[in-house]
Amino acid sequence: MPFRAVLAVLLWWLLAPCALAHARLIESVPADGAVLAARPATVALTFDGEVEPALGSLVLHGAPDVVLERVADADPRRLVAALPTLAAGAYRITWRTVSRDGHAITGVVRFVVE
Ligand SMILES: [Cu+2]
Repeated sequence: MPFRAVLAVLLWWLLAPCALAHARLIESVPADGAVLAARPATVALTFDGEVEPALGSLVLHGAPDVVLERVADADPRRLVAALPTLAAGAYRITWRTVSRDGHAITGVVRFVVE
């Protein structure tokens, strides 16, 4: 196959499927990098497309790690989970879910409770 054809196929494969339907995180509460005066009771992630809550997880990292219990939410673009009682300190939550196009998406939210 000529080089340009290979390049075209490669570009299509890399860009086309995901550019069309891949859900992206558009808002997180708490926001990544937030410094909070009051401890948050939940973490809520909003995506720009529907995600599959059954195929995802949110993990609060610490000693030990805690898999967060999800809270039902009517909006299929949101993932909401309850947080345990948090003492002052720095926290990191990793999340993963599956976008409706079948792609796994992951991310991290870090915040500080004062
Ligand atoms: Cu995708």
